[in-house]
Amino acid sequence: MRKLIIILGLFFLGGCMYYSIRGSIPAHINSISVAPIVNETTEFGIGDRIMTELTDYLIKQNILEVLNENEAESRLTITIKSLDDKPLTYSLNNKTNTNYERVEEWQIQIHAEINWHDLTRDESLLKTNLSPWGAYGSGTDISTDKIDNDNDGKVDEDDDDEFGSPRESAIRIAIDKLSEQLVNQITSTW
Ligand SMILES: [Ca+2]
Ligand SMILES: [Ca+2]
Repeated sequence: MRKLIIILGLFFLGGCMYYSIRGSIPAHINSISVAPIVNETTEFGIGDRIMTELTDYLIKQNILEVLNENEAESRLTITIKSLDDKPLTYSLNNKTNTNYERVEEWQIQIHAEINWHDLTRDESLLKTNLSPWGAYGSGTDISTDKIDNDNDGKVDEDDDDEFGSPRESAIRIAIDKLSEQLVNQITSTW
């Protein structure tokens, strides 16, 4: 009897864990495919970078099986509408000096249109827009620019994610955030 209770307990626990990882994804959706990313910007190669990063992230998160389009029960379509690369507004400290015009910090922001489609019932599961960003400065490496490049409260050597050449790294950070935000939406929409 005790054995049975333990087995039932494990089964129950397992069920809960599975549920919490899947969040509120509809029960009949067990797999996902990512369609080739549509890149409407002039930023070369960003579609491929997003494809690689997002696929890796989905596999690591293990919420849905990642399959090709012919086999999957759902399909993710992503269009990169634009990529802004612009100076951030100055902080109050900088504004005290009215002659201060040198740009010290830029922000790269990706604007993506997302469509997650149920291929078994031919209906949309999620339609949304995401605009993740990464910041960069004029230094040689974002690990020493005194900027919190991914806005997580940790700066430079205190943050494992802050390394690499400025603009490239800001794009990497924005792509990482895109993957995170997308998976959050997938697991919390329903
Ligand atoms: Ca940081
Ligand atoms: Ca930094």
